[in-house]
Amino acid sequence: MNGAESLVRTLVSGGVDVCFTNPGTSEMHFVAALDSVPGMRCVLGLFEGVVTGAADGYYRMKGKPASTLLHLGPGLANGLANLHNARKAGSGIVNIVGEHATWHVALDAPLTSDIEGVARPMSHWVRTSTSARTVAADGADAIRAASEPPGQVATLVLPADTAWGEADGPAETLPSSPRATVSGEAVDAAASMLTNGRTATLLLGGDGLTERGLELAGRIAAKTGCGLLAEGFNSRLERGAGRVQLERIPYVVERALDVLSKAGQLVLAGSKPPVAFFAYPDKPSRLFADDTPMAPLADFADDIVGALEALAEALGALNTPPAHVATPFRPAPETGAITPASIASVLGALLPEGAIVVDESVTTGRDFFPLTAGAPPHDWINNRGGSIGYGLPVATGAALACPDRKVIALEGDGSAMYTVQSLWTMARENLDVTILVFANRSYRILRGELTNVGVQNPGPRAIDMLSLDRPALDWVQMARGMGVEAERVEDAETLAAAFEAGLSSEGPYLIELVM
Ligand SMILES: Cc1ncc(C[n+]2csc(CCOP(=O)(O)OP(=O)(O)O)c2C)c(N)n1
Repeated sequence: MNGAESLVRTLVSGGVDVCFTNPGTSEMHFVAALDSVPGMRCVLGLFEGVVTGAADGYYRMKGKPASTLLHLGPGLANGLANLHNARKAGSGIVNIVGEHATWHVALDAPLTSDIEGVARPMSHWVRTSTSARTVAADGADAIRAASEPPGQVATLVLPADTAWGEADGPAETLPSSPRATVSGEAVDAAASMLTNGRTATLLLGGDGLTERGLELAGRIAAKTGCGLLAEGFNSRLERGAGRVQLERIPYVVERALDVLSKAGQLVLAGSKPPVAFFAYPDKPSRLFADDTPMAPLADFADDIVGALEALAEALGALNTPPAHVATPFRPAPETGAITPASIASVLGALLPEGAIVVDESVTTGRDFFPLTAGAPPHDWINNRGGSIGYGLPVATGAALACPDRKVIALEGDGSAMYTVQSLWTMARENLDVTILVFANRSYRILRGELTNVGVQNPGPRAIDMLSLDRPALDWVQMARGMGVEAERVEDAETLAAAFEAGLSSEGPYLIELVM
């Protein structure tokens, strides 16, 4: 067996049985090994940002790493932005990056580059294999690193001769560390903050936003009267009728300040002290007053649910019926113009049970939460890293991870263009994704940001850099060109019918909403 086969066997036996790839010459032995080793599902992406983002989406829904196979430094570099997003989301990924044969690297051939240097800023773990006989053990170490809580990005560089050289066989993957249990002092400090008679809020992030974490938070809120709040951008939030509902910290600084000014003391459960996305000349970067008391209960990588359980127990709240449980509620779908409000009503009316909503709606979706809170239980996924172009790839990976669930991608047109090639992978794999593209034909958020940074009267050239209407993007033709069924809608009635059509189709379906 060669090194590549020993690696693929190691991956499959270590539970990494999906590989998103865009390969080249240096990865050919790995590609060939895919046929000699059963059990690896391989998915081709036509741009590396699709590949890495799909691995992120897969992890968010499956809770275990997928692998990627990327072509040397440039292939990895094309995938970096979505590795950045995955890293911030705490998604475990095993990147396999091909490299020239050891003796070829020194010759400075066209594709030679410092691959480890490219990998390091977006990876928690980086290694280059030095021989075919160590590739399997390196792969096992990579899986273990990727599985460390909360989920990490591990990058293994695979020189071509280590792939084609003789190997000894696959290696066994050792278990990763469990999430750390928080200390009794942290629990006690949080409990006394919540019972000291002053206003307090439990600020939740990470695994605190699972159904179980939220249920515990709801019991704590019922017992102590504290408020509940989620971070603004979350890896995965389990919500809908019957689950404990909560608001997220808004993106717009003034709105965030308003929410947090009423929050009082903060107990941090899987969250950080809240800060603004950007600095602005006349706005604060920290979204809380300097003298806000904080009790850090659990970090993002800790056993957050266990911490909430311990806190609930300390407060005698384990059997208290939870507060803030969302009652089933379906709004009537609005008619007339397509606006953020009418879109929210259609989503709330039709969101199916078990839906996975991948939200890259940017300005359009800022107020989608109230009207969807009572829809049947579903997951809501955000971009934690702020690098746009995450949505369609993450939807691809989520659909692959959960073939029995409906995935709904909410996409700003500007964001969707970054990784539009995802549509082809969705068509090829027949993934059940309904995509709503909000065609406002602009980088609308940046119009507001111009004002926020203090530009008073932006000129036509500045405005032109934020406009996508010259020419207008034709989403229906783009989707069809990649094998995805699509239609354009210009009013809310047609939107509701199109959304129903998308949900009832088994494969991908794109709806362009002209706004
Ligand atoms: C990789 C990357 N490049 C650029 C940006 C800056 N950026 C943030 S939002 C945005 C435009 C989003 O436009 P769209 O998706 O159409 O949503 P809208 O603002 O119109 O609601 C841009 C360019 C970014 N966040 N990430």
